[in-house]
Amino acid sequence: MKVTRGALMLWLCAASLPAAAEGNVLAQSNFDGDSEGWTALGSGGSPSWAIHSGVSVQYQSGGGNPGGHITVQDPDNEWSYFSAPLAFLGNQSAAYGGRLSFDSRLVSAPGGTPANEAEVVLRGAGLTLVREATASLSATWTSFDIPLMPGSWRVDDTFSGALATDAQLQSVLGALSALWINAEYITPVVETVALDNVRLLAPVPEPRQAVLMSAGLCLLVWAARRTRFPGASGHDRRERAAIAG
Ligand SMILES: [Ca+2]
Ligand SMILES: [Ca+2]
Repeated sequence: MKVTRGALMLWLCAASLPAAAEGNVLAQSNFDGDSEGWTALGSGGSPSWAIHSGVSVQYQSGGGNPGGHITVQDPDNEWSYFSAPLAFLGNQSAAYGGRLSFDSRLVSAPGGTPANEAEVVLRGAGLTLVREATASLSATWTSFDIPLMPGSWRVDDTFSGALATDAQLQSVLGALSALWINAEYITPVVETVALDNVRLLAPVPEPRQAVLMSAGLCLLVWAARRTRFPGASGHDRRERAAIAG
């Protein structure tokens, strides 16, 4: 089958649309080979979020969603958290308006009472922002998709803290020094909590933006072709070639 340049250009233009709608992955951990630098810690929780003790991460080569994943076995009555590696930290301003997504499940909890503190803690620029996502964790893999937008993030305290402002969230993301994901759902027993598929995502472009981006690419391709063959359509060029020949 003969593929013309015009058809190729149309295919390139069409192919650019879904790519623009994906949004960029700024950092991710699938735990396919190891714990990818994730650690764990114990914290006193709201409102100081002081770190009280070291907690270890266990790498699990199977049983994830899919493949490998990590777990934390709660060693004490402090709040336990998974703690993100450097790849998720630093200047993550591009994540503003995007999302933090992850999968988690309760592996074991022999008795005890459900208890919850913020599912996610973001620290940076002298601020601690917290966000509640669920009151209890299921024993099956559950996906969390947390918008990095003001409206549900609170300052210092999960339930009574002031809602974080737009400027506060941007400041924290611009100098992110810690990103913690909850590994504590039962009090006071020593439960085990699993984590997989953590992704920090830039905002997905609006459909209108994606169309404009695609249209811009098409225009660039068209302009390049016009520069190479000024004022000529494909039919014109074939006709001129026939006359010249
Ligand atoms: Ca995995
Ligand atoms: Ca516990």
